[in-house]
Amino acid sequence: MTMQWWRDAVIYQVYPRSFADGDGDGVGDIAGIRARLGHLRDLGVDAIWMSPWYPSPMADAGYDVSDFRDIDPVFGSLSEAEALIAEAHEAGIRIIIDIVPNHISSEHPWFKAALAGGKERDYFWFRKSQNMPTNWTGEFGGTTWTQTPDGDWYLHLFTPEQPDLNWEHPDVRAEFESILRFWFDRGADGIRIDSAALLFKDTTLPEVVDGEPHPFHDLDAVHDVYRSWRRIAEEYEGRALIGEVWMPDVERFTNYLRPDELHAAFNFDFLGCAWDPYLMRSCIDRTLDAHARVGAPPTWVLSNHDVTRHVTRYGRTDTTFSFENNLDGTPVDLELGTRRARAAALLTLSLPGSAYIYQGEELGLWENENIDPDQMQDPMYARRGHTRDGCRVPLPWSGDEPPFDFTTGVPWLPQPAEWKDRTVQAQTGDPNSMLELYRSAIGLRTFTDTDFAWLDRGEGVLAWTRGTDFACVLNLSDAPVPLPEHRDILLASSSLDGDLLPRDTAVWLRL
Ligand code: TEU
Repeated sequence: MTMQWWRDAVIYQVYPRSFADGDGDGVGDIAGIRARLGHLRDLGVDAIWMSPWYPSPMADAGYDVSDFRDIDPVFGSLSEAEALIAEAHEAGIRIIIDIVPNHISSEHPWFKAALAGGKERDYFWFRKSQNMPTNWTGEFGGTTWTQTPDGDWYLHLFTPEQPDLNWEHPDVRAEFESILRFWFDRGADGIRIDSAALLFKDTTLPEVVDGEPHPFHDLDAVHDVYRSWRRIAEEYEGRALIGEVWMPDVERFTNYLRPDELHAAFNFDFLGCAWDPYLMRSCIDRTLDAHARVGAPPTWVLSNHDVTRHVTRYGRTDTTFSFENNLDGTPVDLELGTRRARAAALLTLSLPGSAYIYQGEELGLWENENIDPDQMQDPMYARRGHTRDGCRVPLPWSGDEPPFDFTTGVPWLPQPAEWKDRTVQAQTGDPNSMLELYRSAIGLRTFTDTDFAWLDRGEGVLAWTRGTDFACVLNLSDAPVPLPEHRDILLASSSLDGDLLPRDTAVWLRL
C-alpha cells in the first residue's frame, strides 16, 4: 500500500464501549481491544478508527471530552493506548483517533474556568441577554442555549454538557493544533474529525432563515482551520485527516476535500438511501463524480454508531425509510435485511475508494430495538424520542447466551439472546456466515487501483467492472437475472440458481 493508504483502505470503526471488556465492569476497554486484535487481523482490515476514548463525564458517550491528552479510566490508560497503537502497527493495522473540535465537556478545565469568570470565557459563546439569544434548534433537538447562575447564556449545539468552542479565538486553534501533534507523535495514523462542518458561527447570531446563509453550519472560515491541520499532517508521514461532514450539497461537501484540506470525508449517502436500483445508482454516480472533480478518494459507509444498523434498515417491510430507528414496532424482516446486507458488503467493498465497516456489521448484527427506556443511555432519546443505543450494543464473541464473552460482568446495554448464531465463534469457519463473507471479500480486494466502468445488465441490475478482469453484479430487481457468460465466480452473497443471479444477491466475477 502506498503512503496514501487511506485512498483504498478498509477502515473498521471500533466503538470502545462495546467492542470487548477486559476488566469485567460491563464496559468495553483498551485491554479488551488488545486481547481481540486477532479478530481485526483475521478480518484483514487496513486501519481502525477509535471512537473517543478520552476522559469524559460520558454525557454523550465520550463525545464530551474533558481532556484530549489522556484516556478515560473506564477504557484504561495512556500507556495502554500507546501499547495498543504499537500492537496494531505490528499487526499491520493503522490507527485513526477521533477528535471533537466543535465542543468540549462542561467538566473540561476551560469551561470550569470560564464559569468562574476567567479569560477562558472568551473560548466559548457566552451572551448576556434577557431572553434566549436565538431560537436555534440543537442537533439533538431542543434549544442550543443554557443559562448559568449569573444569568448569562452559553451556546451548545448538542447537549448542555457540550459547550461550543469559539473558533474565532487563537487559543482554541493553537490548542487543537497541539492536540493533533500530541497524537501524531504517539503514532496515530489519522484523525477522524467530529462534526467537521460546524465549528464556526456567524458572530451576529442571526436566526436560521430558509434561503439565508446558515448561522452555524458550513461557514467558510472552517476551511482555514483544515488547511492549517493539513500542513501539520504533512510534517509527518502517511497521516490522514478524515472529516465527518454531514452535507446534502455535493459542491459544498467537496470543498472540504480540496488538495490542501482533508484527505477524505465520510460519504453518508447510503445511510439515507433505500434498497432501490435507481436511488443507489444515482448515489454512486454522484459520489464518484464529485470526488473525481476534486481528486479525493470516495468513501462508502453503510452504518456507524449514530444510525440504525443496516440489517434492520434493509429489513423494514413498510414503505418508510429512515436511518433513525423506529420504536413503534415497525415490522423488520431480519432474514431479508441480512440477505441485502450481504449483497451491500460486496457492493461497497468493490467500488473505488475506501470502505468503512462499523463494528458488528461483519457479524450481521441488527439494531436492538427492544431496549427498555430505563436502560437507554443516549441523550438524544430525551430530546427527540430517538435513540442511538440500539446500534451501540456490545459485540457477541462466543458462547450461547448473553453476555457472549463480551464481559464477565453485565453489559452496559443488553444484547439480544438471538445473537447466539452471530457470535464470532459461531460464524468462524462457516462458509455461509456474514463473517466469512467479509473475510473473503476483504482478502480478494486486490483490484483497488483499477478503473471503474458501469456494465449494462438490464433494468434493476447494478453492475460494474474494475479494470479488465473483475466485475460485480448486484440484482436489485424482483426476479432472477442471467449472469454474464465466460466468467468465474469469485464470491456470491447468497446461493446462485444455476446461471441465474437471484434477487437481492451480488456476485464478484473474474472475467
Ligand atoms: O455526530 C454529528 C452529528 O451531526 C449528529 O448529530 C448526527 O447527525 C446524528 O447523530 C445522526 O443521528 C457526531 C458523532 O458521530 C455523534 O456520536 C456525537 O453525538 C456528535 O457528533 C456530537 O459530538
